[in-house]
Amino acid sequence: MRWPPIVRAVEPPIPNFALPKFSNASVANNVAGAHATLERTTRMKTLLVPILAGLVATVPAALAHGTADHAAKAASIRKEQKDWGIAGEARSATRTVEIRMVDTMRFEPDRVLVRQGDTVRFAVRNAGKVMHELVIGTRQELEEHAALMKKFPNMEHDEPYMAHVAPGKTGEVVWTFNRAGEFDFACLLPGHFDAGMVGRITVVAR
Ligand SMILES: [Cu+2]
Repeated sequence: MRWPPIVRAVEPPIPNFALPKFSNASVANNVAGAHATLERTTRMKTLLVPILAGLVATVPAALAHGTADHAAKAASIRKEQKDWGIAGEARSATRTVEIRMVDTMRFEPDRVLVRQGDTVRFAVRNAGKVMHELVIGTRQELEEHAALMKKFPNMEHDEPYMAHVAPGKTGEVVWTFNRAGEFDFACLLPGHFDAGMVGRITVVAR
């Protein structure tokens, strides 16, 4: 973001797809279905915060902070710590795991064992004839997300822990598993998750 930010008197309407991510997970999760996001000028904040306040019970303090703070967050916005880890850098990947997605609603393999601290590059190949995706998360997070996808089948979503892969194509997720535990990866496209398109990632503590 430029400093100082350019504050325009009149903001053009902002299409959904053009909005970058909220850094705050609770808002991203709560603002219905849209993975709604914003990262615009100060003026935009003043316009949107009251709107969001109506949608979400509490507006996180981060939103009320100054623009400098906001700009700093923008740089790290895709590095948000999740229960299942944090976005990784491809160049620091310690291993590559190849996963195939097939139209029988399966991942091959559907078990991945990693050590805490590993940065894994998932090379995800869609060997089917329909769209698939790989989304990493806790079981609870994925179930909630899948329910949301059913409600809003056309919802736009993109996060560093997911890859949407067209038939015949390959996608990539680079993720650092800095927390030990049992996590899942799933295809959350409506019907796919219910059909069992889920795999398991075990992160062994160091
Ligand atoms: Cu799928």
